[in-house]
Amino acid sequence: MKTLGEFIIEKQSEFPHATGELTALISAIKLGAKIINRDINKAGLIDILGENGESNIQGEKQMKLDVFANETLKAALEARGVIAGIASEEEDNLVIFGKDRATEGKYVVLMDPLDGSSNIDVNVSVGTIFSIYHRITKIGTPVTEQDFMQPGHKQVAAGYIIYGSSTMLVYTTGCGVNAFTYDPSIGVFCLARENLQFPQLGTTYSINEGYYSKFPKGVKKYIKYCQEEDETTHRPYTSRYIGSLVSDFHRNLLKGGIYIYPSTAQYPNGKLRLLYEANPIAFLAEQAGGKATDGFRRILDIEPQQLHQRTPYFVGVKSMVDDADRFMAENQD
Ligand code: AHM
Ligand code: MG
Repeated sequence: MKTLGEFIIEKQSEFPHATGELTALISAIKLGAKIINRDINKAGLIDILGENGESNIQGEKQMKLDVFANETLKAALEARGVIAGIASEEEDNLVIFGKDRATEGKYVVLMDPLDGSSNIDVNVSVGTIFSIYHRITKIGTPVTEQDFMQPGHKQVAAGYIIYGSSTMLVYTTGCGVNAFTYDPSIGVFCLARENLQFPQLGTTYSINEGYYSKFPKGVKKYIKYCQEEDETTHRPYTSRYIGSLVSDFHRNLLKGGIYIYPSTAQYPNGKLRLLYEANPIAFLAEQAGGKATDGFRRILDIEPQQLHQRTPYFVGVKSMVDDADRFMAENQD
């Protein structure tokens, strides 16, 4: 049995110049995850379910747990002192940390504290997504928006926590993907899977087909392709959609599948946010031998223009995303 703490220290010693700051940062996320996990588990027992009456900058209703998860992670990250500031789905603007953190902190963190939160009230799995960058402005000067607006290929680490039938933390620092299961009886995350890779062949597709009539032609044709019979490619594929990106991605990573949230007539840029949903999951996907695009371009190459910008999203087993991209290229409206 190996704990997440032990694993991180072991990996850190493989880098001769490591200062332990990234280790401190990941343990802050680990601590936040434990607190969020505790409160999600007793969510039906205390007055924490439901909406809080406010909306976030994207006009979406905030749930009490969204806000709680945001405050928890923010406090855990600020307390470590190595982070200059954060950006979050639940914060309209950047949150720059006080004292000398804004000038001395080496890292910035972008996060979706509680993804899929519309599922919370019905006991369906939700997740936390995080993305970590080195700041690019000089240490000693105040951190700026530029530090947060880096393309995804510059991430130094990314991951998610899935609060499911068990709670798992899955993360990468660019040397493969590792997964840890939380044992609540002893309060530690234990190594469950080292160097996770997508299966070679995928047979699951995940998309909200309720919006079918609003999808671009390429996506409609790809869905039909998934449903056709073909023995060599094991079609028809099976359809699974939880409506919680972390959970859908996690299942597809283990079982082999593709997740799609394309542009729709209502959302021309899709629904998912580039910086704290699409990028971190894309980093994990590539590290696990998969692929992530917006239907045409590699997600990790997109130069961000806005903090809360959205992107169409295709992520999963490489051959499946290749097929979907081909349908997109051949069927431009
Ligand atoms: P959220 O961050 O507000 O929870 O929104 C993101 C979520 C994803 O987890 C999920 O895949 C998608 O929205 C579901 O959207 P829809 O209900 O339109 O299918
Ligand atoms: Mg989200």
